[in-house]
Amino acid sequence: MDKVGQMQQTIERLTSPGRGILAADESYPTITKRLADHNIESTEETRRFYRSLLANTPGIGEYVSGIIFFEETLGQKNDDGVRIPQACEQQDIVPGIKVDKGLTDLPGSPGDKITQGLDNLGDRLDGYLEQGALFTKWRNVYAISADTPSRQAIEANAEVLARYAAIVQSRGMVPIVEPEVLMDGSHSLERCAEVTEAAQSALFAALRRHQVILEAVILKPNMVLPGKDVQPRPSAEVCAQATLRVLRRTVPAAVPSINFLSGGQTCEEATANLNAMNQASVSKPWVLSFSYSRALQNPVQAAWAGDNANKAAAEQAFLKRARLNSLARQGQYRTELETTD
Ligand code: 5MM
Repeated sequence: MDKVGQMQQTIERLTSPGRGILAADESYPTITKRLADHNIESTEETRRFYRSLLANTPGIGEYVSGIIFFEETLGQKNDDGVRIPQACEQQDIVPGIKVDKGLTDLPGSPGDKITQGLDNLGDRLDGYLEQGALFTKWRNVYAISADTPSRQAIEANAEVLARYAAIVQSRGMVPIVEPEVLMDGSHSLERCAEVTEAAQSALFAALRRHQVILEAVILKPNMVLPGKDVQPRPSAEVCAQATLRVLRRTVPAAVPSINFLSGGQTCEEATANLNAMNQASVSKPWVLSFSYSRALQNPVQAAWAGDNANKAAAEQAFLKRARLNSLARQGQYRTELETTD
């Protein structure tokens, strides 16, 4: 199969009905922090056990089409000695890999960051492909303050994200592009909308400049919300309306799927907001689904608590959250299901 055919096949699998993506690609410092929140130590073995549990939960393939991993996991095996990417394939889950190398300060723009990792990216991709990864992810971040993000930060980050996507497609892999406007702060929903629109406009201009095939890209954006210090929180309908307005202005219809990040929302908020978007009557030419990390994994980590005797409870917690998000991806979620499902 040629590279375009390979990417089309991966897109079809990732966007299949009723399913979404799990982000389990936390770098060492991030997974250490997430597990510490549940008093779990982060070691090579606890990470292996936990991420195998995610990939091997019986029945999870009904709701999860792809899992984004951190590079350590691609080389690890489950308890049956099967490599984790191959274990994913046994449940028709596409294995993916986060390929960015994290953030650094952007000189000239105090308070802004730029994402690193383009050096040797092509060579790294060849190795990830051999290990079974068929898609990739790269995250940019934009913090909102009175002075940030600067125009320089928006343009420089867009350029880097587009270069990443072009390199990934040259290997026949599908790039997820993640321009994350952070929720930290007390900014208004309108300010989040303004920054999200600017970041996505610059991104799609850059993707065109780099001749990225839009039909073989997945966008992973933030939802449009006020800063997390703002109370009361907006309704799901208000979030959906504001988010869809920005997406309709910036994302070409050629893009097959938009898979949101959860960004620090509660599990229930992230599910309800996705559901409201899928219920909205305004026209939406893309699949609207999830690529959550915290909003899928928090209950799993709480149920596991680092004690492997809790494996079955952790699997049940994962199945429940994934099933509710699958319903939201179809506009069929109801809040009552949180307690009755
Ligand atoms: C924004 O973070 C991504 C989505 O997670 P949430 O749904 O929790 O917002 C997530 O994929 C993130 O990129 C990974 O956790 C990797 O983070 P680090 O900081 O370790 O690269």
